[in-house]
Amino acid sequence: MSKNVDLNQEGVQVKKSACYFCHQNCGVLAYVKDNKVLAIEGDPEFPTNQGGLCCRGNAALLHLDHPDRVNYPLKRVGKRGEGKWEKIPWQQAIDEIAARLQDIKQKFGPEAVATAGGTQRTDDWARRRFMNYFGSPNGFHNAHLCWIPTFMVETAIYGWCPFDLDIGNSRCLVLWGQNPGASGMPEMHHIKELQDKGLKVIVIDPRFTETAAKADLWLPLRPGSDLALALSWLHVIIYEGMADDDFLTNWCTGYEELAAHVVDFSPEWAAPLTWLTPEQIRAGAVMYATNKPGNIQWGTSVDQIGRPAGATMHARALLRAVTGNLDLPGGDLLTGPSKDFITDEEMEANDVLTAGQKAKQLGSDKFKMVTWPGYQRIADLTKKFWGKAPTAEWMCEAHPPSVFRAIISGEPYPVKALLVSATNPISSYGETKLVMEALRKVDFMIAHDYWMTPTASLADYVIPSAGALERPTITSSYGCADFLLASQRAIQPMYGRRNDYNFWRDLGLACGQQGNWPWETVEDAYFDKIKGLGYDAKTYDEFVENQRFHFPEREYSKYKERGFATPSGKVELYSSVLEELGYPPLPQYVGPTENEIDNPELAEKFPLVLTTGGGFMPFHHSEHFQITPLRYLNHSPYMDINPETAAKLSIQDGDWVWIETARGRIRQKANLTPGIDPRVVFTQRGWWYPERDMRDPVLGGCMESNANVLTTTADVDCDPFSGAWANRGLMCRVYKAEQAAEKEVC
Ligand SMILES: Nc1nc2c(c(=O)[nH]1)N[C@H]1C(S)=C(S)[C@@H](COP(=O)(O)OP(=O)(O)OC[C@H]3O[C@@H](n4cnc5c(=O)[nH]c(N)nc54)[C@H](O)[C@@H]3O)O[C@H]1N2
Ligand SMILES: Nc1nc2c(c(=O)[nH]1)N[C@H]1C(S)=C(S)[C@@H](COP(=O)(O)OP(=O)(O)OC[C@H]3O[C@@H](n4cnc5c(=O)[nH]c(N)nc54)[C@H](O)[C@@H]3O)O[C@H]1N2
Ligand code: SF4
Ligand SMILES: [Mo]
Repeated sequence: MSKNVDLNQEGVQVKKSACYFCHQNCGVLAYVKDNKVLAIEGDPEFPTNQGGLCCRGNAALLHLDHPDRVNYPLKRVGKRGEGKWEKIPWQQAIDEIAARLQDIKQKFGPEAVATAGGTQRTDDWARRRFMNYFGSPNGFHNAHLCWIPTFMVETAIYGWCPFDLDIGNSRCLVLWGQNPGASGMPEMHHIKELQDKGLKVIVIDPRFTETAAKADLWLPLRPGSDLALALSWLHVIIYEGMADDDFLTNWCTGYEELAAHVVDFSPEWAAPLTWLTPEQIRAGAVMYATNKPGNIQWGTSVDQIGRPAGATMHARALLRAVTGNLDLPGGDLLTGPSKDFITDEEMEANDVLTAGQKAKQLGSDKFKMVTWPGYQRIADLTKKFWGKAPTAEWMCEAHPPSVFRAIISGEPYPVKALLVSATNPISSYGETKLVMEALRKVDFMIAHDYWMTPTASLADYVIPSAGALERPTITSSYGCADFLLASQRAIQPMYGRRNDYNFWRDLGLACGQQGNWPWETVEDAYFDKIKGLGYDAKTYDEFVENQRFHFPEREYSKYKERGFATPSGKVELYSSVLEELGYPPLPQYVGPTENEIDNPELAEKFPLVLTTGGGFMPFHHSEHFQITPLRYLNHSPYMDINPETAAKLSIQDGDWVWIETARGRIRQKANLTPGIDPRVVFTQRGWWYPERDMRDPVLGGCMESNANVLTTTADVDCDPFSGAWANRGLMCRVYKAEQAAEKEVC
């Protein structure tokens, strides 16, 4: 909070806004006068942050009016990537983009238009709505790496994803590939408080992280080997007398089949695969199964391990069932979608898209869980049971690498336009060389962003987006939660910026979607969403000012009356939904995407095991590299390497090193740490250098230190259930770089 501004002066209003720089969506109080934000502070009444803001949140005013922000629609006037732009009025941009999309639709069909999104931070139901009315099934996100496959696999097994934790009543928390110490700090704060009251915390992570440092048990497994660990936990719990017989007998099908299936997956079997000892594996299973009620909280790692990902999610999901930890006080809650307010799915207009167009969704023939075949099956079940379906915008997407390949090859049909919104695919999607080729090749591209990112630099139009302080926000777990937290805009958008909702609405109207966008502003849409809640509010803003949150009363063990939203009405340990879709009904063991046992020749050339990503402060994926005070906190990209390995490679702390996989190489600085196994290295993700030349081919140095140059999206390396590609558990080699990166900032 600024100390230099008089906040008691006349005319200052306090707006209940939110930070949107990460999923925590902390509450913010914004002090506003004459459409200017004078100061911000954390909202002490907001349940997650309770008044605190991290360094990113505190930099919101620097972000709001940073000199590098794109403030007006830009039209390319030079060659693609040449950096020559003309400022144009909003409506001109909308009309020209719409005309181009309509032309492509006429020549190649609506499916030739694709849209790309990023991590949750925007009104993506509006993008879906636009695409449904336009007639294209090819909207996608990189949320394939981020919860979406987990949600669908878990919903197949027990009728919803138990992402809501009753952690206040829990006795054991398993953080499986999750590091809230860097990726969700307000959450970490609560975990610490609960630990003081006796909560046991197990951290499964190859690195000794901020969170591992606080754990009761840290299991530093080989990256990508999570499936062997989950299967052996199932074995221990079932064969060492810790299963919940009552829950299994009364509420599950397929227990006998599961028990027979895991009979050989002992800790002794899993030890050489996970690089843990049998004692460590057993200790974890015992701690989780005997400190009941317990939780396994979602972490993004398992979504990112590629080939074994779906089976790992499946095995991990079964752990909750065999211990009876589902929907009980202190357990993993199956809340279902909201009964009380209109969900995002209900605003997406999914019924408008014809069956013929749904069948054209790219990747849906190969990866069925998060495309129309799997989504439709699951949506039918959940609608019958809960009355509503999960958000299609996230749970039913084209397969991104398949779209990039279609752009490049024209197969199975041409994709000619890509609308990129709230994402920077060059940094965040897998196998950057493939992404880059597609972005350079696509006939027509627009980017909707705050900044001139490497991706935006290749666009035909760049559309300026309004940020968190300039728009209202509803937080409700990708539109899938039964609760919501609402915030209001502090100010109207500055300059020529508009929020994402208005972009999709205006584009829809210009594409002939009159009559399909009844809400002129996003507040109008949000008010429709919440007006059935029964609070006495006449506008959305009034709801935020007086009410702000909706948390329905918790109902536990609902299955005792209603069963589960599966074909049998029970938890299906042997999953009939997965079987119907052509997947193994029980989790079959498969090794990490690349590994020394199945690929000895590869391991000879690339002897170290690589994991990329894991959030780190102060950045959020590829964001915030422009904000100088944040950059001072972390000025260069770092990779973690054990001192023993570094010594063998003549690498010293702080040296620039190359990290190379079969896809390419990148350069980062070595951080020597004993907190990582000598056989493993970790690279930070998201890095680019906004201070460098933004024109093609430099594009802000976006290939130099970018972890996704190393990752793989080949179909055979992807999870067969969902198509999620592999960022973690790959083979690499590391060697000293002859010189430093082009320019160092600090
Ligand atoms: N190798 C590797 N790759 C990963 C990961 C990993 O661990 N390792 N993690 C993955 C995960 S979990 C995720 S969620 C993805 C994230 O991937 P992305 O969501 O693509 O993240 P960013 O690269 O930060 O790109 C977001 C862009 O959107 C802009 N932006 C932010 N908010 C808004 C908004 O409200 N509206 C608009 N129009 N623009 C906005 C930002 O300026 C930024 O340029 O990356 C994935 N990629
Ligand atoms: N600072 C910061 N915070 C963020 C983000 C950010 O970019 N920066 N991104 C946000 C987003 S979109 C998301 S989805 C969340 C994700 O947050 P989390 O769910 O916490 O996931 P990550 O931080 O990606 O990775 C967690 C841990 O997984 C470990 N890990 C790596 N490979 C493996 C493996 O093979 N198996 C296991 N078990 N663990 C492994 C890493 O060492 C890392 O510490 O964070 C959010 N918060
Ligand atoms: S960036 Fe920081 S302040 Fe903003 S929501 Fe995330 S944790 Fe909260
Ligand atoms: Mo994410």
